[in-house]
Amino acid sequence: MITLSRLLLFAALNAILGHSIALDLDDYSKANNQSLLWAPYRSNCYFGLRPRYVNDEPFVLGAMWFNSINAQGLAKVRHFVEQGDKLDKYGWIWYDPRIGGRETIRDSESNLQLNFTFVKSHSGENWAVQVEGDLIDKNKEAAHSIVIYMKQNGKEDSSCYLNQNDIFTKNRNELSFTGFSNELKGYTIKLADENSKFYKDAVPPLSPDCDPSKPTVLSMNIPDDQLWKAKDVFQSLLKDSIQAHVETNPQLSANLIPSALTIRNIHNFPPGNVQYIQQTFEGHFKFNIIFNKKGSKDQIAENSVDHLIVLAEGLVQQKFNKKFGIADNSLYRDFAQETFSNLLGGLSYFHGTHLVDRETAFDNENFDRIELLNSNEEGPLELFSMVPSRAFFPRGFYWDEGFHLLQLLDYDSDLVFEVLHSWFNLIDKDGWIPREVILGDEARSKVPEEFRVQNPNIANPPTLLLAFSEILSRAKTIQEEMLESHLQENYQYEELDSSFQGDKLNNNPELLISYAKEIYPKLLKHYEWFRNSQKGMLEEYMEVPSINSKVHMEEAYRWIGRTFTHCLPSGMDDYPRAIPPDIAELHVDALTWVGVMTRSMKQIASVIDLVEEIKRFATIEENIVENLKTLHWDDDQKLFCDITFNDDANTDEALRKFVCHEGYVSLLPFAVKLIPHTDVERLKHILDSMSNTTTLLSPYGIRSLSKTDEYYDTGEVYWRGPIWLNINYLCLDALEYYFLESPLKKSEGQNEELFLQARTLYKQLRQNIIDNVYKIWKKDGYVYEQYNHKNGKGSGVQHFTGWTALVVNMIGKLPEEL
Ligand code: 6A9
Repeated sequence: MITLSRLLLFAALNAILGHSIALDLDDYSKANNQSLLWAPYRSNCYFGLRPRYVNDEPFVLGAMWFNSINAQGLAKVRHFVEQGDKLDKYGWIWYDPRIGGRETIRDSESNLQLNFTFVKSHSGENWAVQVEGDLIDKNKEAAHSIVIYMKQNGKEDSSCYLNQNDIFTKNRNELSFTGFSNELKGYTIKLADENSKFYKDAVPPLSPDCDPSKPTVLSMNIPDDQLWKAKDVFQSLLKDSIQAHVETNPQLSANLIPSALTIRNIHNFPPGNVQYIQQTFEGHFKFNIIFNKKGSKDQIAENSVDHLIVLAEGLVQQKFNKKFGIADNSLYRDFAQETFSNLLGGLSYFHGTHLVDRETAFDNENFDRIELLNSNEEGPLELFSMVPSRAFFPRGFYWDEGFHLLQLLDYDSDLVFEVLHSWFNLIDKDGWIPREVILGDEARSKVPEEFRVQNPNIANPPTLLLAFSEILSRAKTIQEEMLESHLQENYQYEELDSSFQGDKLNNNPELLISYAKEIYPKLLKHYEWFRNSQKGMLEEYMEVPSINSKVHMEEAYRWIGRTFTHCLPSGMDDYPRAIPPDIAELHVDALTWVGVMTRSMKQIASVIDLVEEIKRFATIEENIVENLKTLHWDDDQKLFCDITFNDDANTDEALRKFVCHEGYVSLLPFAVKLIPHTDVERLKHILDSMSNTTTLLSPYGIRSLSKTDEYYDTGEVYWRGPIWLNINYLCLDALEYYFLESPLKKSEGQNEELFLQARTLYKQLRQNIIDNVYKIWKKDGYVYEQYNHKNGKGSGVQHFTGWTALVVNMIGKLPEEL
């Protein structure tokens, strides 16, 4: 909390000086907007681009590919990221949305090695994508069709359009388009080829308009809400076309296939808002798609794309090295950069309506799954967020996002700010944010129907506030800031200049103060919503003497919406809870998370100097810390546990029944640092629990559930044993906080042994996790949703690009004394 007091000092100074140290929130946002305007924000596509703003006519680009050497290729058009595509590997090897990146794809089924390299001009207004591909097996024939589609809305007579220009003007491998939209104004897009070999059949094409030895363009109209079906549209156009070929030419032979799988306008569509461009290559190919805003000062020249790529890669490497401090010769260097790039590669911009059921209540004693049948479409809303998995979960998840931001904070706090800001904008009139944010048809298409509808009684761990607190604690001190403020204005593209650093927020705490002021009322609403909606029925326990004498009546919580088998709101879906469920049960993790939220609110109130509020939150926080002990600490098992009401009790004391399951839930108060430093006794018990290899500690990390628990390794085996990186990260962080950085460390000699034990655990746990995740990545090429508790193998969703990337932060940070 040292940093917090410095922030306070800054707040005071700021009040005295007025606004003399200026970079106000508006300027700050503008700078962020520029460098974050364009990026592959359609992370659900292997490659999909759009700008980060809302309007009715956003420019959208998507890429698809398939091997058109035989008819089977048509069924294997790649577009959205799908695990079922069984690519050998795909993902970003270096990437920063402000600068650029390279995604590599290895698709042996299509015999294709493919790279998409995305770069921007320094102003962020212009961009280029280089598409480069080659055969994997040179002995197998292939005709690689790359299909790019672009959309720019506009009615024929209106000002927004994207038209194909003078096709083949300079040479026949160049296509160009001009476009206009209200946001972008005029722009041009060029597809230019660098001597790739187009596919040329020995036999003449079926007709001149489907000649694979040339690029083909088809323009047509697709309504906005159907664009996500771009691939289906393409496939059915080809099917129609094949049908037409067959009608005119019944002897269609197999070697005419690349031609027959070339798009053509048999329906005579008039020019529309969508352009499909198909190019079919044999062997190595490489072409650039270049977007230039008209009148822009740093337009991208065709022959400068390669150079720009070299520069961008250099900058991204430089930023990564600077922020994470992983040595170039480290065993983990490439693994870390790739894994982190894939987290960033999930950064997405969503816009659209979502489905909300505001009627269904959860106030009965029925713990079967409640169907949400009263949904309405609400919005449109927008969301700027990362995603847990581009293939399986390409949408916003509330508690995942807090972890994503904790990771990103080490790298680009300005980007963290943008994402946080976007999520906080979702807080509705009642203070609610949905657990899953599924905006628009494109996002919806990836969610089974029964999971689409959200309900405002359902919560999820408030990790976003954890991340916001973290930003506040890290903001630089005023002294440092004054020293540095004049050394910043150096705008040379070759150097990692300030516009790419993402450090503005850290360097300008006053921005945080302004933002904290602005957002405070909304956050307060969110906080109150959480407390009210998840309130537990503590009254039931008033006959329990040990509770009655000590408890703070306001602070007891339960997750609304748990069922017999699952507690999805808690985030740890199948972690065991009381059986049978009871409306009077109280969840220790729910109380803990309210504690986290309260502590963050206290911190925000401190930064903006709301004296009464600081006191109020401090009291609530203290009460929560005490209630954790009074209500949830089981002194027999030495664990924090859920409790439930026991009707069959034979003493008053026994009316409370502890529901103890040693694992992530029992560790949580420790993991989020809610146990006072002075509570050495409990810290010791928790440390023992974490260090115990017969219960929680495995060679791959801390198990979600103790090996000795009756539910261990049963049912779905989701949060009942497997190793999850998010909670392991919190545990490492807490170990550091309590035992490595703690002021207790030096003063209290009698705890020597405890510190030794904690240090040993910290080192071992950290190394176990890094070793295992790295080993599996080496073997499979991916990181996973979780890791098996028995053999360390990756399990759950493959290429889970969300919180598993926290391994990078574990590699990056190692306290000096270790
Ligand atoms: C099911 C499946 C085609 C489950 O990472 C997101 C969440 C976590 O927040 C949560 O803690 N995951 C964890 O227990 C994945 C949840 C997926 C739910 C939607 C639809 C569609 O697959």
